Amino acid sequence: MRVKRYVVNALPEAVTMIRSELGKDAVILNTKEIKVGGFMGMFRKKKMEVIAAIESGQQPAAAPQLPKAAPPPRPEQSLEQMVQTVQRTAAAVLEPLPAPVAATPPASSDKLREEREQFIINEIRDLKQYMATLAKKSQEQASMTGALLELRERLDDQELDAKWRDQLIEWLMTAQQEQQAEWSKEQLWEQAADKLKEWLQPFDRGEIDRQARIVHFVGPTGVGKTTTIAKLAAEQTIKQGRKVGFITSDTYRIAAVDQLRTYANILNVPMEVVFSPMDLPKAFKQLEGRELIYMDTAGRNFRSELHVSEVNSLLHGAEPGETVLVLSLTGKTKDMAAVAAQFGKYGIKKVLFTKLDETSVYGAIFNLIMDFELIPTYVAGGQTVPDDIERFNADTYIKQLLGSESP
Ligand SMILES: Nc1nc2c(ncn2[C@@H]2O[C@H](COP(=O)(O)OP(=O)(O)O)[C@@H](O)[C@H]2O)c(=O)[nH]1
Ligand SMILES: [Mg+2]
Repeated sequence: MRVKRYVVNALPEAVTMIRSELGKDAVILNTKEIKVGGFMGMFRKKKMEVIAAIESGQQPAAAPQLPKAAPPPRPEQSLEQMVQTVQRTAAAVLEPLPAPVAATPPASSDKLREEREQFIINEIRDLKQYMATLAKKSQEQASMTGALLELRERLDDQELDAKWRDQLIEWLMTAQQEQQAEWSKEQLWEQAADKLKEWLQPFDRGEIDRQARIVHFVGPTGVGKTTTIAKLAAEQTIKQGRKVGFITSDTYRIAAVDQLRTYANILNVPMEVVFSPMDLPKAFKQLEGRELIYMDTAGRNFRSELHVSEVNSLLHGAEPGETVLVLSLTGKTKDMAAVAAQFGKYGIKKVLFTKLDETSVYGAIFNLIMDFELIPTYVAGGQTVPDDIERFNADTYIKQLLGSESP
C-alpha cells in the first residue's frame, strides 16, 4: 500500500492531486484541519491535511481529473465553445467519489461528499453567471451597428453620464429590434433626440415665474450672476417695459457693488445695497413701486453647508419670490453637482447655465437636470449685455448635445 499525505487549502485541491498522482483507485483515508507556519505560535494558517492511499501493484492510472477551477471562458470563445467547456467541467466533476474505505468514519465521508458537492455547485454557478454576462455583451456588441457605436462615442465625448448613455443606447437597440429594422444614422439620431426630449420633458417648463416679484440669483463666485441680472433686466425694462429694481447683498467686494451699479445706471434702474437681512425691509420699502426686483448675492463657498444656509436666511427674510441657481458650464461637473445638491436641500430647483460659449461639451446640463431635478430657465452664451442670453430650449439643447450629425 502506498500512502501519501497532502497539505492543501481545500479538499477539492487534494482530490485533483490524488487523482493525478495516485490514480482513480486511490482512496482518502483521513482528513483533518491543521495549522501551519507562523511565528512563535502566531499568524498560523489554516490548512487541510489529507491522507490518501492506493493498493501497491495498482498503477496510477490516467484518471479523469477534477478540474481545480473551471477555466473561465475566454472572451473570444464562442457561446458554443463556452457551453462545451461547462459541459466538460460538469461531467468531470460530477463523477462519483471513490468509495470510502471501511476505516473512514461515515461522518467524515459524508462531510467530504458535501464539501465536494458544494464546490461543484459554486463552480457551475460562477460559470453560468460569467457566461450570461459574456453572452449579453457579445450579443450587444454584435447588434451595435456602426451608427450606434458612433452615437455612443458622441455621448462619451459630451460627457453624458454613463447611466444615461447606456439607458439611451439600450432603449434604441430594443426599439430597433422591435421594429425589425436597422435605422439609418439620421433615423437613429432622430430617435435619440426624441428619447432625450422625453426624459427632459418633466423639467422643460423653465421660465422664471412671471408672478414672482423678487428673483434671487445665487451661485458660486464668477459664474456670471451680476452679468446675467443685467441681461435679464435689460430685456424686462426695454422689451417688456416693466419697472425693475435691483438689490445687492454682495458687499464682500466693493467692485461687485459698483459693477451692478454701473448696469443700474445704464438701464436707469434703482438699486439698494443690503449688508444684512435686517436691511431688507428698508430696501423693499425704497423699491415699493417696482414690479420686479432682481436680487444679486455674493458668490461664496457654496460647497459649504454654512454658507448656503447663510444665503438662505437672507432670502427667507425677503418677500416670497423665486430663487435661481446660476452655474457656469466652464465649471467642473463634480463641483456643479455639489453646489446643486447643497441648494437642492433648500428646495432651489430653477437653474440658469452661463458660459455656453466657452464650451463644446454639453452633457453636464443633462446630467445636472436629471440628477437634481433642476428646471433650466435660461442659458447665457457670452459677455455681451443684453444679447447673450436666451430661454432654455430642449430642442436646441439636444441638437447641441448630439452634434452636427443630427438631421
Ligand atoms: N464667456 C462668457 N462670460 C460670461 C458669461 N456670463 C458672464 N460672463 C463673464 O464672467 C465674469 C464674471 O461675471 P459676473 O457677472 O461678475 O459673475 P458673478 O461673480 O457670478 O456675479 C465676467 O467677466 C463676465 O463678463 C457668459 O455667458 N459667457
Ligand atoms: Mg456678482
